[in-house]
Amino acid sequence: MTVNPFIAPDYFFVDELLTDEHKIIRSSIRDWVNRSVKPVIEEANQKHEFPLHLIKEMGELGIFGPYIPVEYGGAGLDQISYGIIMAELERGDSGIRSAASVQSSLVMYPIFTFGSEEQRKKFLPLLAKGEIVGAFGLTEPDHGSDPANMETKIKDNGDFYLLNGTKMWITNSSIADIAVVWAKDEQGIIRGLIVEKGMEGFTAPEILGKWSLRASVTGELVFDNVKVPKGNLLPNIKGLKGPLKCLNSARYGIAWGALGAAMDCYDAALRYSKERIQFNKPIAAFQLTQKKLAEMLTEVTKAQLLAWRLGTLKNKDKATPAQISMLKRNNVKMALDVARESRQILGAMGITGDYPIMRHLMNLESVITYEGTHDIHLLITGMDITGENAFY
Ligand code: TGC
Ligand code: FAD
Repeated sequence: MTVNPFIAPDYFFVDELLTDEHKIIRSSIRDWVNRSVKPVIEEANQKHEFPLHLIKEMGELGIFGPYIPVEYGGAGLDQISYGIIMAELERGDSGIRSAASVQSSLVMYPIFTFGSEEQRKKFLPLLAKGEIVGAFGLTEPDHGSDPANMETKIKDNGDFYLLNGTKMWITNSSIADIAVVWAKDEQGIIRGLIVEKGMEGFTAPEILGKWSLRASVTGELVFDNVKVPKGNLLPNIKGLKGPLKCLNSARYGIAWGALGAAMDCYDAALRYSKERIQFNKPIAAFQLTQKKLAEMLTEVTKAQLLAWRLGTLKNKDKATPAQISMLKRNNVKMALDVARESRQILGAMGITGDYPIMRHLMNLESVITYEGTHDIHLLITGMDITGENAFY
């Protein structure tokens, strides 16, 4: 077995800000990623297949719903632990982190926060163990950045709700056993429902031919007169703030996740630059290579500190949605830039699957779009600091 040579950059001793528990969690997820993700992920991407067997392993490791209380199957950990887990997963691949983000923040979080006690007890332990897979349906073919205009509808039919509409670009779609779906009721109020695989009229076709997140399932959720039992409505939330609260949690995790991808690229580029000889010198000795590496490390370090700080605010329930937007936007763009610069340092080798960089680069092109695009997050910050809404 080859030993993964990854050395995490920590220029400002951010490790000193972590507890022993944080470090133990990081070490166990890092070992698992080295052992179980790294050896299979390149081929999974080349084949455009999600390595489904990893779901059970992630469940056994406590990766799903780490901040959900233990009584519901979660691990009862803090927000920094959640972030660290996401960073380690995305060091493996954004697709693996995506599966975990959706399961934890977009499926377990709403069931825990907005669900009935019965729903919590029925679904959360199974989701935590990876015995069932979840999906989150907000985006539609005609409504991505503007979910308030969604067209998916529920109609009260006495014993059940009749659900009609289509959700698009949904992570885990065709492998999901349940989906948390957002739809408008007859008064135009957005409600959340748990739709279960096998309900008549519910299909989930996969979207193929992606150049990004190839080791992640993305697809549609199609509802054609699906009869959803009334007990599957999330009773404790109404309005767009429901899905947006879920997104706060997922966006925070993504901001940490992007750090993992960036650190993996930086580490690979640094090592390569010391080994690759051109003009009788390692390319690390050229000023232009050093400029790239020094700037990458500076940006990674800033992103690490921001992520840690937001985690501490989140632990105190003081993180604002606008702060989360700023972090998601900053860290994902940082990771994309680091991946691009790293790829250049590797020259032609940078485009091959022998190194993780091109795969991270392609994945991050999705990460910068989902969970709110780069520009939408800029507008959220703009509105927060000026009080002016520039969306409409
Ligand atoms: P707006 O009028 O501003 O807000 C409606 C209500 O929601 C409240 N609110 C929030 N609450 C909690 N957290 C937030 N982040 C919130 N943002 C807004 C707001 O206070 C209001 O509450 P109330 O009580 O007055 O009703 O809504 P808007 O229609 O103007 O839209 C705002 C905008 C554009 C920022 C929002 O729609 C948005 O964020 N759009 C981006 C959509 C998006 O991010 N979609 C992600 C889909 S899921 C996904 O991509 C998963 S990928 C997973 C993976 O694989 O990892
Ligand atoms: P659009 O909203 O059509 O935006 C197109 C462009 O217009 C963007 O550059 C955008 O920034 C810009 N734009 C839009 N409005 C404005 C404005 N007011 N001002 C300035 N510029 C604007 N969704 C889910 O619900 N669940 C999932 O699990 C999920 N998983 C995904 C997985 C993948 C791989 C991908 C790619 C997407 C996923 N999404 C999911 C959907 C994702 O959230 C949307 O793609 C995203 O919100 C953007 O929507 P859109 O693609 O329709 O782009």
